[in-house]
Amino acid sequence: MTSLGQPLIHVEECESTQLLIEPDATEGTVAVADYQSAGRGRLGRTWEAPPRTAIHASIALRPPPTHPPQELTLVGAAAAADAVEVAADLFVQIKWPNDVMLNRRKVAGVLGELRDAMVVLGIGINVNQTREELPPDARQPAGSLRTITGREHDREAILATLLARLEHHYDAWRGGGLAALYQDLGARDFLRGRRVTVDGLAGTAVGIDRAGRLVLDVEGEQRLIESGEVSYS
Ligand code: BT5
Repeated sequence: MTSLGQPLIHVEECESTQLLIEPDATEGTVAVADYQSAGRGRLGRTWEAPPRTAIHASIALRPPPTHPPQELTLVGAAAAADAVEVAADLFVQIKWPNDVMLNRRKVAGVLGELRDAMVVLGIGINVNQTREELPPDARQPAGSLRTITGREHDREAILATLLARLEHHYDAWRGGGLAALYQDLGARDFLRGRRVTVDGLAGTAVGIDRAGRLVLDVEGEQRLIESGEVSYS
């Protein structure tokens, strides 16, 4: 069983926790920060939260060469969804491929970066931000556990759940690939049945398949989307 959080690097401030993971980091190394001055989203975007309001964690994983490393984004999203759900006691969904949604608001995001044989999995969870402290111009409307549940939450406890759930899902994935998470992901699928546009292609989202692709129905024809940006109405 993989043990995550050994070692655990904790800093008050850094540019991005993704940069705290050294190239020779052993699997399970975790870096967390109370504040990121240059937090990263996907595709050169930024990830922002005021000091001590959110969880910023980067986890070093060394997946088997047989497994497509990009699938780890969904593994991370499943773990973040579980951690948010335990804290909020509300049903949490995953918007393919990397958004964690609570009450139609994005409360967490996942970023997978491939570095040789290592994947640095970055997970950000909005915990105690007030409405004013969330990015107003976010691509998806942003929320925090606090704005949605109306109370503050213990970041340490949520981080502990996140790492425990990631350990669980990562081991399941190592054993059986994404098929092992298929039911979980299906149950949490935010896009299923929605009219969506993926990089200009319009259709109805059918679901996430066993390889982690988004199945899109385009005028009766099924298309398999490997990666992309999804907007929905
Ligand atoms: C993500 O990117 O959702 C991946 C976020 C990963 C953040 C973690 S924190 C720990 C680790 N260290 C890092 O430096 N990063 C990782 P993406 O889907 O590209 O979403 C980015 C977009 O979300 C931005 O362009 C904003 O519109 C919006 N955004 C920024 N901060 C946000 C926040 N706190 N909550 C919700 N949306 C946010």
